[in-house]
Amino acid sequence: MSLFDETALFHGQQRQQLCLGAFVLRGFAFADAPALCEAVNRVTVQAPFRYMVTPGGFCMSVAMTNCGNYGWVSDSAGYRYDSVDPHTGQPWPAMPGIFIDLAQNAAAAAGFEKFVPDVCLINRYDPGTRLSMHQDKDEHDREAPIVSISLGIPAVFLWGGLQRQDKHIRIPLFHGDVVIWGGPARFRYHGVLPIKEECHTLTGKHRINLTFRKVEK
Ligand code: MD3
Ligand code: FE
Repeated sequence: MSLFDETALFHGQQRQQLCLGAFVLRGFAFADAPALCEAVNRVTVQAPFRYMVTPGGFCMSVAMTNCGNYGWVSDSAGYRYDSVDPHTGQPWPAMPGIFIDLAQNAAAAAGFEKFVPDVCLINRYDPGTRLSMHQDKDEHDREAPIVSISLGIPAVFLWGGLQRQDKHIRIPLFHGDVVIWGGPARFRYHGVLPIKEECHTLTGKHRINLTFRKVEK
C-alpha cells in the first residue's frame, strides 16, 4: 500500500452516530481544509475576529466573527442574530460558496436534505481557551440541524444532556472533522475543554470552528 493510500485511510471518511440526531463525519472536510482556511482569512479582512462581551459584562475568551445573512452577536443588551456587524456597521460578508457546499453535503450525509444555512459563526480558540457548557437556543428554525467543522488544533468536546447538571461525555475533534447536530441532539448542553498550546500548519496556534446554522424560519 502506498503512502497515499495510508493517508487516505487515516483521514478516511467514517460516520459515527453519537446519539439520536448527532453524527460525526471523521475527516469529511480534510481535503477542503486549506481552501476553508483561505476563505476564513478573506471573511476576516471584512469582518475581523473580536472578543464579544457577555450580557453580564465579561469579555468572551473565544474570538468570533460571522458570515452569511446574519451573525451571532453578544453585548450588554443580550445575545441575538443581527444582519449587521456591530463592529463595522455593515452587513456580514457573504458566505463563501465552499462553505455552503460543504455544510449542505455534510448535512445530507447525516440525513438532513436541503440544509441551507443563513449563518456561519466562526470561532477562534487561542491556546488555553475553553467554551463553557451552554445550549444553543437563539435559532428560530428549530428543525434545522447545526453543522460544525473543526480546523487546526484538536479539541476535546463535552457532550451533555438536556439539563445543565446531566453528566457529559468527551469527544475528541480533529482537523477536518465535521459534526451534525439535529433532532433531539440539537438542544443538548455542550462545551469545549481548554485548547493545548500546539502549532498547526494551516491555523498556527489556533483552533477554528465553523458552525452553520439556520436562523430564519
Ligand atoms: C450541539 N461551538 O458555537 S461546535 C457554538 O467547537 C459552539 O466551537 C463549539 O458550541 C466549538 O455554539 C462546538 C459543536 C456544536 C455546535 C453547536 C451545537 C455542537 C452543538 C448546538 C447544539 C448541540
Ligand atoms: Fe454551542
